Amino acid sequence: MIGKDWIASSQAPRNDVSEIGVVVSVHKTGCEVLIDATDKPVFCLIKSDKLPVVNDNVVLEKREDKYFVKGILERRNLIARYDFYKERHQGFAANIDAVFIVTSANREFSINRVKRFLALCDGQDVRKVVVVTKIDLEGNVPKINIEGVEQININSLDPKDVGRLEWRGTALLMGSSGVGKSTILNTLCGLNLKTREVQGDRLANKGRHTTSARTMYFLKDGRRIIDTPGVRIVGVEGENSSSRRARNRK
Ligand SMILES: Nc1nc2c(ncn2[C@@H]2O[C@H](COP(=O)(O)OP(=O)(O)OP(=O)(O)O)[C@@H](O)[C@H]2O)c(=O)[nH]1
Ligand SMILES: [Mg+2]
Repeated sequence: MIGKDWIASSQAPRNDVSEIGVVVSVHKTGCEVLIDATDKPVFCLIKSDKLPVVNDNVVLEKREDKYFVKGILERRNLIARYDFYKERHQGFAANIDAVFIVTSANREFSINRVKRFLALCDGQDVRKVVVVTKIDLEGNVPKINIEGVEQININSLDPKDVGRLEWRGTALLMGSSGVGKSTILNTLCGLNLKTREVQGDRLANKGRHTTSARTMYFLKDGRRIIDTPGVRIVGVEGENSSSRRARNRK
Protein backbone atom coordinates (compact mmCIF):
# COMPACT_ATOMS: atom_id res chain seq x y z
CA MET A 1 0.00 0.00 0.00
CA ILE A 2 1.34 3.41 -0.88
CA GLY A 3 1.20 6.17 1.70
CA LYS A 4 0.09 9.71 1.00
CA ASP A 5 3.58 10.91 1.87
CA TRP A 6 4.38 11.56 -1.76
CA ILE A 7 2.46 14.79 -1.61
CA ALA A 8 3.55 15.70 1.89
CA SER A 9 6.27 18.04 0.67
CA SER A 10 3.98 19.56 -1.91
CA GLN A 11 4.24 23.30 -2.37
CA ALA A 12 1.12 23.50 -4.46
CA PRO A 13 -1.23 26.44 -4.02
CA ARG A 14 -3.83 24.29 -2.31
CA ASN A 15 -6.76 26.64 -2.82
CA ASP A 16 -6.78 26.56 -6.63
CA VAL A 17 -5.78 22.93 -6.98
CA SER A 18 -8.28 20.47 -8.29
CA GLU A 19 -6.10 17.43 -7.73
CA ILE A 20 -2.48 16.53 -7.10
CA GLY A 21 -0.96 13.27 -8.23
CA VAL A 22 2.25 11.51 -9.05
CA VAL A 23 3.23 10.57 -12.61
CA VAL A 24 3.64 6.82 -12.90
CA SER A 25 4.26 6.52 -16.64
CA VAL A 26 4.89 8.77 -19.60
CA HIS A 27 3.70 8.10 -23.15
CA LYS A 28 3.82 10.00 -26.44
CA THR A 29 0.34 11.44 -26.05
CA GLY A 30 0.17 12.01 -22.31
CA CYS A 31 0.96 10.48 -18.97
CA GLU A 32 -0.65 8.31 -16.33
CA VAL A 33 -1.06 9.89 -12.93
CA LEU A 34 -1.89 8.28 -9.61
CA ILE A 35 -4.20 10.57 -7.66
CA ASP A 36 -5.34 8.29 -4.95
CA ALA A 37 -2.75 5.80 -3.80
CA THR A 38 -5.36 3.07 -3.55
CA ASP A 39 -6.82 3.66 -6.99
CA LYS A 40 -5.81 3.15 -10.62
CA PRO A 41 -3.83 5.85 -12.43
CA VAL A 42 -5.76 8.23 -14.68
CA PHE A 43 -4.62 9.16 -18.17
CA CYS A 44 -3.84 12.87 -18.47
CA LEU A 45 -3.22 15.16 -21.40
CA ILE A 46 -0.44 17.67 -20.92
CA LYS A 47 -1.08 21.39 -20.69
CA SER A 48 1.94 22.40 -18.62
CA ASP A 49 4.85 24.42 -20.07
CA LYS A 50 7.34 21.76 -19.16
CA LEU A 51 6.88 18.10 -19.95
CA PRO A 52 6.23 15.94 -16.89
CA VAL A 53 8.49 12.99 -16.20
CA VAL A 54 7.98 9.86 -14.12
CA ASN A 55 7.72 10.54 -10.38
CA ASP A 56 6.86 14.21 -10.90
CA ASN A 57 4.24 15.55 -8.53
CA VAL A 58 1.73 17.29 -10.75
CA VAL A 59 -1.28 19.56 -10.46
CA LEU A 60 -4.26 18.32 -12.44
CA GLU A 61 -7.35 19.93 -13.82
CA LYS A 62 -10.45 17.91 -14.65
CA ARG A 63 -12.76 19.06 -17.42
CA GLU A 64 -15.62 16.99 -18.81
CA ASP A 65 -14.17 13.73 -17.57
CA LYS A 66 -10.77 14.54 -19.05
CA TYR A 67 -7.72 15.16 -16.92
CA PHE A 68 -5.00 17.66 -17.84
CA VAL A 69 -1.60 18.22 -16.27
CA LYS A 70 -1.61 21.92 -15.47
CA GLY A 71 1.66 22.24 -13.60
CA ILE A 72 4.61 20.41 -12.10
CA LEU A 73 5.60 20.88 -8.47
CA GLU A 74 9.19 21.73 -7.65
CA ARG A 75 11.57 18.87 -8.37
CA ARG A 76 14.17 17.69 -5.90
CA ASN A 77 16.28 16.53 -8.82
CA LEU A 78 15.92 15.53 -12.46
CA ILE A 79 17.73 12.84 -14.40
CA ALA A 80 17.74 13.94 -18.03
CA ARG A 81 19.70 13.55 -21.23
CA TYR A 82 20.21 15.77 -24.19
CA ASP A 83 18.77 14.27 -27.35
CA PHE A 84 21.05 15.44 -30.14
CA TYR A 85 18.62 14.33 -32.86
CA LYS A 86 15.59 16.11 -31.42
CA GLU A 87 17.79 18.92 -30.05
CA ARG A 88 16.12 19.04 -26.68
CA HIS A 89 16.45 17.69 -23.19
CA GLN A 90 14.57 14.55 -22.45
CA GLY A 91 13.80 13.78 -18.83
CA PHE A 92 13.95 10.25 -17.51
CA ALA A 93 12.56 10.80 -14.04
CA ALA A 94 12.47 13.23 -11.15
CA ASN A 95 12.82 13.10 -7.37
CA ILE A 96 15.13 10.11 -7.48
CA ASP A 97 17.06 8.67 -4.54
CA ALA A 98 19.14 5.99 -6.27
CA VAL A 99 20.09 5.49 -9.90
CA PHE A 100 20.88 1.93 -10.90
CA ILE A 101 22.93 1.98 -14.08
CA VAL A 102 22.44 -1.51 -15.43
CA THR A 103 25.06 -3.03 -17.70
CA SER A 104 25.75 -6.64 -18.58
CA ALA A 105 29.04 -8.36 -17.93
CA ASN A 106 29.21 -9.80 -21.42
CA ARG A 107 31.09 -8.66 -24.51
CA GLU A 108 28.87 -5.63 -24.91
CA PHE A 109 30.18 -4.14 -21.69
CA SER A 110 31.66 -0.66 -22.19
CA ILE A 111 33.16 1.50 -19.45
CA ASN A 112 32.63 4.57 -21.65
CA ARG A 113 28.92 3.85 -21.84
CA VAL A 114 28.77 3.46 -18.06
CA LYS A 115 30.49 6.84 -17.70
CA ARG A 116 28.01 8.47 -20.05
CA PHE A 117 25.13 7.18 -17.98
CA LEU A 118 26.88 8.39 -14.84
CA ALA A 119 27.26 11.82 -16.43
CA LEU A 120 23.47 12.09 -16.56
CA CYS A 121 23.54 12.17 -12.76
CA ASP A 122 26.12 14.96 -12.56
CA GLY A 123 25.07 17.74 -10.26
CA GLN A 124 22.10 15.76 -8.95
CA ASP A 125 21.97 14.58 -5.38
CA VAL A 126 21.49 10.84 -6.01
CA ARG A 127 23.15 7.60 -5.04
CA LYS A 128 24.86 6.06 -8.06
CA VAL A 129 25.06 2.30 -8.35
CA VAL A 130 26.38 0.34 -11.33
CA VAL A 131 24.56 -2.98 -11.52
CA VAL A 132 26.49 -5.53 -13.55
CA THR A 133 24.14 -8.29 -14.75
CA LYS A 134 24.56 -11.69 -16.42
CA ILE A 135 27.42 -12.71 -14.13
CA ASP A 136 26.14 -16.28 -14.47
CA LEU A 137 27.08 -16.15 -18.16
CA GLU A 138 30.43 -14.42 -17.93
CA GLY A 139 33.50 -15.48 -16.00
CA ASN A 140 35.15 -12.07 -16.19
CA VAL A 141 33.14 -9.49 -14.32
CA PRO A 142 34.44 -5.98 -15.01
CA LYS A 143 35.36 -3.84 -12.02
CA ILE A 144 34.20 -0.26 -12.12
CA ASN A 145 36.52 1.78 -10.01
CA ILE A 146 34.95 5.20 -9.86
CA GLU A 147 34.87 7.30 -6.72
CA GLY A 148 31.41 7.75 -5.28
CA VAL A 149 29.97 4.97 -7.40
CA GLU A 150 28.91 1.64 -5.92
CA GLN A 151 28.97 -1.62 -7.85
CA ILE A 152 26.76 -4.67 -7.43
CA ASN A 153 27.19 -7.79 -9.56
CA ILE A 154 24.09 -9.90 -10.08
CA ASN A 155 22.32 -12.58 -12.02
CA SER A 156 19.02 -10.74 -12.58
CA LEU A 157 17.12 -14.01 -12.56
CA ASP A 158 18.30 -14.89 -9.05
CA PRO A 159 16.07 -13.44 -6.27
CA LYS A 160 18.92 -13.61 -3.75
CA ASP A 161 21.15 -11.49 -5.98
CA VAL A 162 18.41 -9.02 -6.85
CA GLY A 163 17.54 -8.74 -3.15
CA ARG A 164 20.96 -7.14 -2.65
CA LEU A 165 19.76 -4.05 -4.50
CA GLU A 166 18.83 -1.82 -1.61
CA TRP A 167 17.48 1.70 -1.69
CA ARG A 168 15.23 4.11 0.10
CA GLY A 169 12.52 6.07 -1.66
CA THR A 170 12.64 5.87 -5.44
CA ALA A 171 15.13 4.01 -7.64
CA LEU A 172 15.60 4.48 -11.37
CA LEU A 173 16.80 1.67 -13.63
CA MET A 174 18.74 2.93 -16.66
CA GLY A 175 20.87 1.21 -19.25
CA SER A 176 21.10 -0.10 -22.78
CA SER A 177 18.53 -2.41 -24.25
CA GLY A 178 18.73 -6.06 -23.28
CA VAL A 179 20.88 -5.66 -20.18
CA GLY A 180 18.15 -6.96 -17.86
CA LYS A 181 16.32 -3.96 -16.35
CA SER A 182 12.84 -5.47 -16.66
CA THR A 183 14.18 -8.86 -15.60
CA ILE A 184 15.36 -7.27 -12.34
CA LEU A 185 11.84 -5.94 -11.76
CA ASN A 186 10.26 -9.26 -12.57
CA THR A 187 12.52 -11.02 -10.10
CA LEU A 188 12.14 -8.32 -7.48
CA CYS A 189 8.38 -7.80 -7.56
CA GLY A 190 7.06 -10.96 -9.18
CA LEU A 191 5.82 -8.86 -12.08
CA ASN A 192 5.38 -10.31 -15.50
CA LEU A 193 6.92 -7.58 -17.59
CA LYS A 194 7.80 -8.33 -21.16
CA THR A 195 11.49 -9.11 -21.50
CA ARG A 196 13.51 -9.69 -24.58
CA GLU A 197 13.75 -13.20 -25.88
CA VAL A 198 17.03 -14.97 -26.36
CA GLN A 199 17.77 -16.90 -29.54
CA GLY A 200 20.72 -19.20 -29.07
CA ASP A 201 23.22 -17.10 -27.18
CA ARG A 202 22.04 -13.86 -28.83
CA LEU A 203 19.24 -11.51 -27.92
CA ALA A 204 16.36 -11.49 -30.38
CA ASN A 205 15.33 -8.29 -32.20
CA LYS A 206 18.60 -6.59 -31.49
CA GLY A 207 18.23 -2.85 -31.63
CA ARG A 208 14.58 -2.73 -30.61
CA HIS A 209 13.50 -1.87 -27.13
CA THR A 210 11.34 -4.41 -25.38
CA THR A 211 10.15 -1.96 -22.76
CA SER A 212 8.37 0.91 -24.48
CA ALA A 213 7.54 3.41 -21.73
CA ARG A 214 9.08 4.73 -18.55
CA THR A 215 6.95 3.24 -15.80
CA MET A 216 7.08 3.36 -12.04
CA TYR A 217 6.16 0.40 -9.85
CA PHE A 218 5.40 0.39 -6.13
CA LEU A 219 6.73 -2.20 -3.75
CA LYS A 220 4.54 -3.32 -0.85
CA ASP A 221 6.71 -1.37 1.58
CA GLY A 222 6.09 1.87 -0.32
CA ARG A 223 9.40 2.05 -2.16
CA ARG A 224 9.24 2.85 -5.83
CA ILE A 225 11.26 1.65 -8.80
CA ILE A 226 11.19 2.91 -12.38
CA ASP A 227 11.79 0.79 -15.47
CA THR A 228 12.91 2.56 -18.65
CA PRO A 229 13.34 1.51 -22.27
CA GLY A 230 16.95 0.91 -23.21
CA VAL A 231 18.88 3.96 -24.32
CA ARG A 232 21.08 3.41 -27.33
CA ILE A 233 22.79 6.74 -27.68
CA VAL A 234 23.30 8.69 -24.56
CA GLY A 235 23.46 12.40 -25.02
CA VAL A 236 24.70 14.35 -22.08
CA GLU A 237 23.69 17.77 -20.81
CA GLY A 238 24.35 20.92 -22.83
CA GLU A 239 27.83 21.62 -24.05
CA ASN A 240 28.75 23.99 -21.24
CA SER A 241 27.77 21.70 -18.40
CA SER A 242 29.85 19.67 -16.01
CA SER A 243 28.59 16.58 -17.77
CA ARG A 244 30.80 17.40 -20.75
CA ARG A 245 33.82 17.27 -18.47
CA ALA A 246 32.69 13.86 -17.28
CA ARG A 247 32.38 12.74 -20.87
CA ASN A 248 35.85 13.98 -21.65
CA ARG A 249 37.28 12.04 -18.72
CA LYS A 250 36.64 8.78 -20.60
N1 LIG B 1 21.35 -15.51 -17.79
C1 LIG B 1 20.91 -14.27 -17.56
N2 LIG B 1 20.02 -13.70 -18.40
C2 LIG B 1 19.63 -12.44 -18.13
C3 LIG B 1 20.11 -11.71 -17.03
N3 LIG B 1 19.54 -10.49 -17.06
C4 LIG B 1 18.72 -10.47 -18.12
N4 LIG B 1 18.77 -11.63 -18.79
C5 LIG B 1 18.05 -11.97 -20.02
O1 LIG B 1 18.35 -10.96 -20.96
C6 LIG B 1 17.23 -10.71 -21.79
C7 LIG B 1 16.93 -9.23 -21.82
O2 LIG B 1 16.48 -8.79 -20.57
P1 LIG B 1 15.43 -7.61 -20.40
O3 LIG B 1 15.08 -7.57 -18.94
O4 LIG B 1 14.33 -7.68 -21.38
O5 LIG B 1 16.35 -6.34 -20.76
P2 LIG B 1 15.94 -4.79 -20.67
O6 LIG B 1 17.14 -4.11 -20.14
O7 LIG B 1 14.69 -4.61 -19.92
O8 LIG B 1 15.75 -4.41 -22.20
P3 LIG B 1 14.84 -3.20 -22.85
O9 LIG B 1 13.48 -3.29 -22.26
O10 LIG B 1 14.87 -3.48 -24.31
O11 LIG B 1 15.56 -1.93 -22.50
C8 LIG B 1 16.09 -11.56 -21.23
O12 LIG B 1 15.97 -12.72 -22.04
C9 LIG B 1 16.55 -11.93 -19.84
O13 LIG B 1 16.05 -13.18 -19.40
C10 LIG B 1 21.07 -12.34 -16.16
O14 LIG B 1 21.59 -11.77 -15.18
N5 LIG B 1 21.43 -13.61 -16.49
MG1 LIG C 1 12.88 -3.77 -20.44
